[in-house]
Amino acid sequence: MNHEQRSLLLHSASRFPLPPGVKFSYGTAGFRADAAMLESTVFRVGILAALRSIKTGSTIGLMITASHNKVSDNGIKVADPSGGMLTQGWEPFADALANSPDPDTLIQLLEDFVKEENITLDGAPTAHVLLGRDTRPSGMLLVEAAKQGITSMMGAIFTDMGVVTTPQLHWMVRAKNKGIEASERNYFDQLLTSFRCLLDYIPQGNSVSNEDDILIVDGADGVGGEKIEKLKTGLSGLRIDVRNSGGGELNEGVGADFVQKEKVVPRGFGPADIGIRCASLDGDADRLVYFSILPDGNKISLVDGDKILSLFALFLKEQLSILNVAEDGKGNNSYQASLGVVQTAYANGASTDYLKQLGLEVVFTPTGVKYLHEKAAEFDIGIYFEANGHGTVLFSETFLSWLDIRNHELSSISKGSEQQKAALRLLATSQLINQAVGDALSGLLLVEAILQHKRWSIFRWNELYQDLPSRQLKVKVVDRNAVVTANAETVVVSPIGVQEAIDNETAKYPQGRCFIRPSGTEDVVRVYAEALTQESADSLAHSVLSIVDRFLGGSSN
Ligand code: G16
Repeated sequence: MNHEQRSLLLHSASRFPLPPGVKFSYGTAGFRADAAMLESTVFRVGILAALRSIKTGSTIGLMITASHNKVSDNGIKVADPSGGMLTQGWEPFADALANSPDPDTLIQLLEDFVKEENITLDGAPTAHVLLGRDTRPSGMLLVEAAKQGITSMMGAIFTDMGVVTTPQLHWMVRAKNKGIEASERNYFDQLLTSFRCLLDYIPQGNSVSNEDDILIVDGADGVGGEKIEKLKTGLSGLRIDVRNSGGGELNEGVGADFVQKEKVVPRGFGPADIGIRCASLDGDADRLVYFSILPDGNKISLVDGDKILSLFALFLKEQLSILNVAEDGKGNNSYQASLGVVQTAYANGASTDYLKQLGLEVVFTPTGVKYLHEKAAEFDIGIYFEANGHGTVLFSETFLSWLDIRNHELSSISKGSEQQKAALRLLATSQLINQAVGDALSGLLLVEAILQHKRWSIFRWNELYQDLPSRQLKVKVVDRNAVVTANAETVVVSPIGVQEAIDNETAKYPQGRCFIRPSGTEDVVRVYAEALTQESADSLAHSVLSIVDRFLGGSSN
């Protein structure tokens, strides 16, 4: 590091001191904390992003968001060149950087890391970072801190994309690195064109008139509602009514996290909406769940991420089997594409049974899109979803190239055949569904296209299988990191004795299943329980909460 670079860093780092008495950690989805404590962290992640850009020779993304957390929190996520999450190999460096006590230690850390990673700073390509933020009021100040961090690496530049959804920012990073225009307009165009294409290839007789069919979307009073309003202006074939698109408090009694965990009607919805198909996004629009309001006007019937996954799996499997019956009827010219699904321990047991009955390979990973995404990328078509509604479908480049060629062949030998339509539907799906990260907007359009394709109501969709009753609770403990888990978070290995106590309790309930894990986005330990009846699931969850309390000292909230 030359003298000029050093003094630039010293000068800017001294303006962002580490708040006393806090320890930051790059959790499930980046750094998250009370917004008032985050300026130094965001500044430092700005430096990290510039370095990552130099190292990879590509554009990197920084998103200022705390997604489903309360409005007073904020956070920062890094998007790698592919648009996916920051490579896990850099997370320890991110932790060390965020916690380095003073500018001199910070510079020493940077120098060591640059050497270790063989990053040449002199004559390096220009670092470029795309910046985005959600609607949190603290976002503006934090974006400024990120800009200071980026530009404290000499020559590094940024483009501020303003208020965007997290998946839009990830999509833009991916687009930019593929030489595609990284703009919101282009993102919307791609979604609208591919959605239209899926509607155009709906089997004859299945096209429905949407006159009376409306979808109501809960925007969580975050960025998603505002973006759907914009998307709607170019949308045909679907009527959407948006609620909670910014007037109320972010994520408070609204949004995908609230709806999925509490299973009650979000603010702004009521008895007049009974029987209507509804969807909820979270604060930065990377999660999506559906629901319908039950006749009592307060409770809901939830259609969660597992059911979205199941709907996608069913549709994609069908298209693959149509495609693989070649013109000779024997399957020549077929490509045995691997289709797999990825879930976490939160997946409802009934969904896993259903997916296995479909003949699909089901793989489990720990919570966190970064883990699921990596696993899903091992398939030609990999579908991943967390029960909380975070997920997407990944298509391998090899499969897409084959599909493209096959589509051209089919258009000359059997234009307009069922097989060609299946190829076109798969190609359109790969364009519609975000290839970088879970995206509520693109997920919603794919759900809607498939429901129209199958001529299904939300009720028919919900009947794919019946969820086992479940309950999720959270508890604040003295140190959540004292909980260490294994086997995709299904077993507690430390503190000793906790797992045995959980097992003893679970054994009392028919079809009981329960696990605990430390959250990576909130200062809590989460408890998940499943059982044959709602009463049993509630009782199991509360008993295990007491176990957590006994071993770790806590108070539920
Ligand atoms: C983030 C992650 C998700 C994870 C969720 C909750 O979502 O991207 O993969 O499921 O946090 O994580 P935890 O249980 O560790 O708090 P979001 O929508 O908040 O960014």
